[in-house]
Amino acid sequence: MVDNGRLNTIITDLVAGTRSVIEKHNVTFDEYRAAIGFMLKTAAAGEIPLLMDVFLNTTISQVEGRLFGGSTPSIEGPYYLDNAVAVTDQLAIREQDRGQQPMLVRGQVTDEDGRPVGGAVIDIWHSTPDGLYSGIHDGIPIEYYRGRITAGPDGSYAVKSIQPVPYQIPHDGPTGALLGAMGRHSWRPAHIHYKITAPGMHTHISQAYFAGGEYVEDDCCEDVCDDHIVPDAFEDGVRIVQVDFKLAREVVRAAA
Ligand code: MBD
Ligand code: FE
Repeated sequence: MVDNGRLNTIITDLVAGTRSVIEKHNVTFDEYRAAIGFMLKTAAAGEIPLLMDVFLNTTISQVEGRLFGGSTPSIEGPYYLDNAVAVTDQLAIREQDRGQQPMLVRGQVTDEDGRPVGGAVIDIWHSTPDGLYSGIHDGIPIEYYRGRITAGPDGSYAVKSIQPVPYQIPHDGPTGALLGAMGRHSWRPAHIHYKITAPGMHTHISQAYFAGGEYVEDDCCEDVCDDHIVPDAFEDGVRIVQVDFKLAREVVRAAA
């Protein structure tokens, strides 16, 4: 259902906010035309999702967290795929990445009262050590570093992979050029993406970051929050990433 009242309210406020920035900084017609040129280039390069992720998605996640409850959500990023392969205990690792730090990603999925959500589906994906995502970049087959795990009856899940490294978002296009012109870099801390679905529950999207890692304090997407930083833990030389998720029940709530 289209809610024209809400659309009108939001766009009117968006325009008013933008106008006040223009007034505050005396934005000129040359700058206005440059902005239009930038938007055209960004669209032509297919970078609208990336641009939005860098500047705005984190705020959307924070709003979602307030509206729906459950564990603190985080941004999905541009590289989720809905056709990842089912895995039981191990994401596929490329031959050339065998020497990387082994990692075990594990935890439990519950509802907000701590009752296990058995059978929850946990999509996990992360980049290669050279900063690429399977199914997206360089023809890397979709099964590498990406998989769909089904939680056990007690809501627990566990899957092995290798520890990801800091990741530079695509930086040779308009988004990277804008960050560079602003004096900012285009790096993200090493991260793991999660998307968790279960019947009757609100879909939960999150990321995990490594305590003390490079760019944890300086993510170009400004997404890191304390709830998503996992401590430095090892078992028998394996990096442990232990994350429990609380899913909110799927209910339709009025937008606040
Ligand atoms: C990524 O891998 C990512 O996680 C985000 C948020 C933006 C660009 C690339
Ligand atoms: Fe990512």
